[in-house]
Amino acid sequence: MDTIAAISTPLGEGAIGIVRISGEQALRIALRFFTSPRIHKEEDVIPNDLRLGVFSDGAIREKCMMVYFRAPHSYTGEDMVEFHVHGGSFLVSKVLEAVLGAGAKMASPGEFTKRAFFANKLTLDEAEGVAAMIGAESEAELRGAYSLMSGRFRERIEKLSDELTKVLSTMEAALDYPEEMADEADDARARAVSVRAEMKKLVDSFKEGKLIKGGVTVAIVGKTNVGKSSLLNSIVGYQRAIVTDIHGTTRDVVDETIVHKGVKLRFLDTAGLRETQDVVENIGIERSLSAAKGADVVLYVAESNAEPDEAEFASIRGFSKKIILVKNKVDVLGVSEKGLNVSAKTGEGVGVLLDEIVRAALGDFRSEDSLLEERHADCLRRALRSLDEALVAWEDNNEECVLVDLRESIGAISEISGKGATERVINDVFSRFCVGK
Ligand SMILES: Nc1nc2c(ncn2[C@@H]2O[C@H](COP(=O)(O)OP(=O)(O)OP(=O)(O)O)[C@@H](O)[C@H]2O)c(=O)[nH]1
Ligand SMILES: [Mg+2]
Repeated sequence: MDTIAAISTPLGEGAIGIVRISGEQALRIALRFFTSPRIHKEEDVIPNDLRLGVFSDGAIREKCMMVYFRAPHSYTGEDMVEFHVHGGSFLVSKVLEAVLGAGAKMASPGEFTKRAFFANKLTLDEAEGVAAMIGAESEAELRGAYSLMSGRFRERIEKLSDELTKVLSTMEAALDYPEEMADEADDARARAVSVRAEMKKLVDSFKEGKLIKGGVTVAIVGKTNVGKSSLLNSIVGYQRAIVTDIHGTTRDVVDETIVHKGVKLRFLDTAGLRETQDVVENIGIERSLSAAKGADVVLYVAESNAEPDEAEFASIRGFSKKIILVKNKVDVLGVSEKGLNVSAKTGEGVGVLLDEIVRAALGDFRSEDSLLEERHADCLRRALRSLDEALVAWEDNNEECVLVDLRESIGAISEISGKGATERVINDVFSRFCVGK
């Protein structure tokens, strides 16, 4: 296999920049450029030892650190070298250029991790966990990603497939010795039913898992001048949207994302709802309604001394299951019996509102125990479908079909860790990585 190299730190200026090399030629290539008082030949290099020296290719000279990881004790399982140089983008790219000039190939996105996967250093779901750690934008995402990367999620999945494998072998035996195995077969069926329940729970958790990765979309709607834009500004902590006392100030949808209690919340401030002849404002109002339709949670804002417009409230309720009635301007209009009281002006009640949004969207969801990846959801949905088919075949006493469906179900589960996953799936996973990882 080729020896590959890439810059593994972000491009731009930074304190350090890292160039990584992996493959049989890694150390030979590195020592063409790196000198250090106690290193004269390859044997002098101590693995896992960060060493100060000079990188020189004739054109540039740079004081830097080098570390060598000897196969198989490295991230990729191959010989690896890292140069930790000063983080100027020109300097780092010059170091890479020298290494490529000495025979290394430029690594493609995710190629280091892909090699680690093929060296059985990690499973496909753990690799996805690595990508998810890098891409995480909230604590909930990080927790879910860590559960993947550390193999905790896989343990749970493996339990399901181990259990189904036991069911399968019992049923195989039962096919040959139906009378002797009658009790075991009944017991196996009960076990399959409980695996099904667990699988269904996981599949269902993807609904919330998607919200953790993509963020919870929250539309702020209501009549004009009730303080929707003021509420957005208060939530995000700066004057994101224009606020005036003129009715119909907001025309377009204004969006901004924050993280609250570790969850990404994307707020959409919208045009106030009212009857108007203004063409532009009417387009804005249409957008408000479609924002509300597409949102995970809708905040229906009214002034605290006013009743919400029943017809409007009911029509929004018609297309949104999660709607929170927010009563604004309590600082001047007093508190209301109905709805969640806030003051966008003083910030009173806004923290409680944010908690309520997270609760409405996610309940007591725990990202570390749930499905976060579309690919895993797809595998488990197929596994569940096959298991359901097996249970139907069981009812019909069609043992042959039970075995076929059980095998299909187990096969679909094992694709999660990469066993039995097609090359296309594997390439697709790694193509979503950044270069250098
Ligand atoms: N006292 C007080 N005034 C508020 C509060 N929230 C908003 N206002 C005032 O109410 C007026 C309207 O605020 P906006 O935030 O522009 O209202 P809006 O709902 O976005 O209005 P449109 O964009 O026209 O639909 C402004 O004068 C705000 O200063 C509040 O909590 N207390
Ligand atoms: Mg507004």
